[in-house]
Amino acid sequence: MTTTEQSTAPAGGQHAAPTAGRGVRRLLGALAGLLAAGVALGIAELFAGFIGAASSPVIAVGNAAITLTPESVKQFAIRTFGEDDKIALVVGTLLIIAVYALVIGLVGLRSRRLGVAGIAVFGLVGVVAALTRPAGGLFDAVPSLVGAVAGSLALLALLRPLTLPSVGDRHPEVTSTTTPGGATATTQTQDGMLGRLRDVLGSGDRKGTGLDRRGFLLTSGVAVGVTAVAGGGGRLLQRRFDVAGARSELALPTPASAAPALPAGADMSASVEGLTPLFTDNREFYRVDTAITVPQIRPAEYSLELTGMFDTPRTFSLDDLLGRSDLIERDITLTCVSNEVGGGLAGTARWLGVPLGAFLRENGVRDSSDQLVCRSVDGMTIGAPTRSALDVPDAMLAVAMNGEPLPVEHGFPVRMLIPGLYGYVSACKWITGIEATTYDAFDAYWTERDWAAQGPIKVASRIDTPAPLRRFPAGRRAIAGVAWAQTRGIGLVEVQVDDSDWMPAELSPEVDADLWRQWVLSFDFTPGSHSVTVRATSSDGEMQTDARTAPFPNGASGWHQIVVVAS
Ligand SMILES: Nc1nc2c(c(=O)[nH]1)N[C@H]1C(S)=C(S)[C@@H](COP(=O)(O)O)O[C@H]1N2
Ligand SMILES: [Mo]
Repeated sequence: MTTTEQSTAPAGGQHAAPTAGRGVRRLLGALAGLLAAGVALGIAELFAGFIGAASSPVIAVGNAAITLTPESVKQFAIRTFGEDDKIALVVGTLLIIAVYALVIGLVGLRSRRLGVAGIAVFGLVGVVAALTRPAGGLFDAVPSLVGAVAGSLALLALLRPLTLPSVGDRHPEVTSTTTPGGATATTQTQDGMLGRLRDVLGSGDRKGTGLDRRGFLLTSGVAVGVTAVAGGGGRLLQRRFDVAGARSELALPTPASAAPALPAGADMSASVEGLTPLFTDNREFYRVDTAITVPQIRPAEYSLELTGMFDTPRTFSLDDLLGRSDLIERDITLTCVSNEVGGGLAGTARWLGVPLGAFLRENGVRDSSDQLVCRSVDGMTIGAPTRSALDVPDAMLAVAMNGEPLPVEHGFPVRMLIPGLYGYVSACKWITGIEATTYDAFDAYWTERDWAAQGPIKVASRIDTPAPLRRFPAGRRAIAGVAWAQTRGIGLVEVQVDDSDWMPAELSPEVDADLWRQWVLSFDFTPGSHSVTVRATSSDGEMQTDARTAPFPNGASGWHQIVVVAS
């Protein structure tokens, strides 16, 4: 047999290894699949470093998964993982890829062609996910394509040492016998040229098992190195797209109308331990969106395009918006429709922005439009009622949050806010377009997923302290929390302990109807376990309903009730 035959033989591929080597061979085959997938992903990350993080197959596939998963599963994920839902998704995606890769390695042992085909399918999924992204371009296919090619080459290289020509046809001098126990006894006299070379290198297939362990080890090392260097380098390169620097350099204009001064004692959290502060730190502010990688928009490249039912559809730059002479600064509590009773998906900030009603009127938004479809740079569509955008005081295109440019996760450089409406129908982040249209003509992202087209915020109240199931000494202690009914204001908060009468709580001074109010009630707890319930009434007299509903499809309702133990 010739050397040429030897080197070409494995390409066609299949050699029955002696029984003893089979388990090891399978294990290494599966490992080869895993390592090849690592190379594919690493190289893909490297290319995504030049094109943008959203073109990375893991991110693109994760994003596609978010778009395609049913609402119930999404709700489950938000409930289970909270704000770590995106990390959970990426980890989940990687686990699925890992299992798939192990299988590809095993298949590749039997047939190289099928193994490579498996990687091609894997690449194709990445390509499709990247290209079907709403904001995707043709270039976004490159990382998945190049990654798949690199992964295939890696797979072939890794399988090679595992599929050496098997015993009989390689060294006729080698005789091997299989004992009844299945172990292989081999006598070998490697005197061929290649055999001698292998002996010198110490990488010989000494036992004639069809395995070149040392070769596999070397190739694996190279694969791991490529994965780490390409993947790590790619992630570093992807940071070039970060706009953190540009954000910190952005000078904020002064508002024509500043936020009203806070009344004395507006924030009771200083004196009540465990009570939510009146204003939420930007870093503490809840975040809800479908973006795995936060969209990065450079201020210089930003534009907001008005289309549809406007008399004068126009495009605005960020400077156009920042340079206006009618900017307002307002305190507004933002709430998510996915918030459970007692949940934390609500926060308050001081926002600065362009007054939305004036802006829309100026550009001649038509009366016949009842829906504004707000488009974000990542393709999200948020359908807001035109009426509210025009008429709700303090609705704005916000550019700043608590005295800083909008944090990138909260919509830098521009987002919409309409007090009184849940975020999913009003608070479009990274907003780049407003199309004046009708509800008949278009279903926005969440509406398509059966959430209510209209999302007014329900009257709500929450107990912050004591924490549920908390044990504390019997006697007097504060029960406290927050309540909100944006645009209407909170008029009354009542607390019930076990089946006591409803007791009115003390309210923090009203700052603005768009803001939540803190409430506190001092109560003398007798030893034992107690249930504590809270309910709020808006300033215009609507009491929060006690009928429990889940967040889907238009917001949770029901009174927040907890159990605590005094001892
Ligand atoms: N582009 C974009 N804007 C979005 C969303 C989104 O997924 N994408 N989610 C909306 C939802 S459901 C809510 S509750 C608010 C949350 O805003 P925050 O993350 O700044 O708290 O943003 C809204 N704006
Ligand atoms: Mo939301």
